[in-house]
Amino acid sequence: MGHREVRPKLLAAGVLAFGAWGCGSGEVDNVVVTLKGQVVDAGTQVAPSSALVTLYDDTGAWLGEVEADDDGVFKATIGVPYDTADGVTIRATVVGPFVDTEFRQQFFLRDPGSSELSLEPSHRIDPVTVYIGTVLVARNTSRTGTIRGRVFDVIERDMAVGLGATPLLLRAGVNPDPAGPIVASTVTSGAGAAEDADFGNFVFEDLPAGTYTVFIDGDAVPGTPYLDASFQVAVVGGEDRGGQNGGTTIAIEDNQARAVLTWGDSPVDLDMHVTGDVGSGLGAVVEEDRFHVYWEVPVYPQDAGPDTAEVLLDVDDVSGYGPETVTVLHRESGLYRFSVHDNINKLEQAASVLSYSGARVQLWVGRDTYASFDVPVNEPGTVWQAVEVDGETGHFFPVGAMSFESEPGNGGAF
Ligand SMILES: [Ca+2]
Repeated sequence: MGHREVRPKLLAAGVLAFGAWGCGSGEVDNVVVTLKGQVVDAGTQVAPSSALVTLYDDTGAWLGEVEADDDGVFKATIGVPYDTADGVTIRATVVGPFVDTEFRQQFFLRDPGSSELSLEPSHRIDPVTVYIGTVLVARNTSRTGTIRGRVFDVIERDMAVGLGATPLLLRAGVNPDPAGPIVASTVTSGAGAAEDADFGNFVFEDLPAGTYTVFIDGDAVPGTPYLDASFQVAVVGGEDRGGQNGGTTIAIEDNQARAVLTWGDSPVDLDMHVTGDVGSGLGAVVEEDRFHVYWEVPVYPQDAGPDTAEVLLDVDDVSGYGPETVTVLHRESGLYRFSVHDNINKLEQAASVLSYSGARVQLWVGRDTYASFDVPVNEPGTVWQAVEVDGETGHFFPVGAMSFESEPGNGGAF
């Protein structure tokens, strides 16, 4: 699979379109996916002067290439072989006046083209767009660098609970294969979890410049089991850079799911919304059958008590940073969608505040599935539909769609 007849020409700045189709054999199908992302210099925090993104499938077959624009933004519409059991894995190499950087994304698709998954038009997201987030890149240099940071319990309101004695594994690239080679390892300071600045700190010293991913071994946190998670860091040659923080949350059960929204200091308020058609299956969904959990209706079913709640939103954070956390206590068959609303700017028809908020949704489905999603940069909108979860299979579908909505109670927008 993944063969191609003609190598399409490279298109200018930001957009390319062509298909590299798999041969298709039984379980493998071909789908068209639009990938969006951004390349940013980790040292200067601006786009590099040029960046070429080359995309491959999981077998290493070339899918296409695209140049990032002046803002570092790239967008590629490609055909990819889709395996119904394993989903899509896309690998890419980012090349330019910086250290070659690799990234990898694995995700499932909501069975594109299947009528069985047809949703009402207001709930449909077409075509399939996946926002892969920001790829940090580091300038070429022979000098090594050091990174420091802290690993937090992301559900604690003040983000101050550091996770001590937590093993961390460092691998090269963005979101690399969790079974891939380990570049370095360490353990965070302190023992257990505590509200103490000495807990949860880590340092990786004398690393070659480049982009890495830190894997948190949540199971190994002393005392309370936490969930595994990972986060991107960048080593800039000749520099000792702090503040490269990550986080995770205490463990959930396999039939549960949890999403945690965090962001920066602006805006002071963002809101997590979850909608779903649970119990009705994935087909023939009508809007009134879709539940909607957000700050005004923080539990589903609405009259549920502590023992009967199925979906629960914790405290509505209104002072920046988050977190806002949704826990699906009992996953059912159906489609859950996790979205973020910029309620402060809901009446602004050109607002880009959400896009520059640094919003991130970390998602755990059961104990074994983890992914994180960053808000699309440089795209106006007050609603970010981040990710969907199939309650039955536990598969997650990245969305990355931005839109506008002035009414937080309008579940159809979320
Ligand atoms: Ca909020």
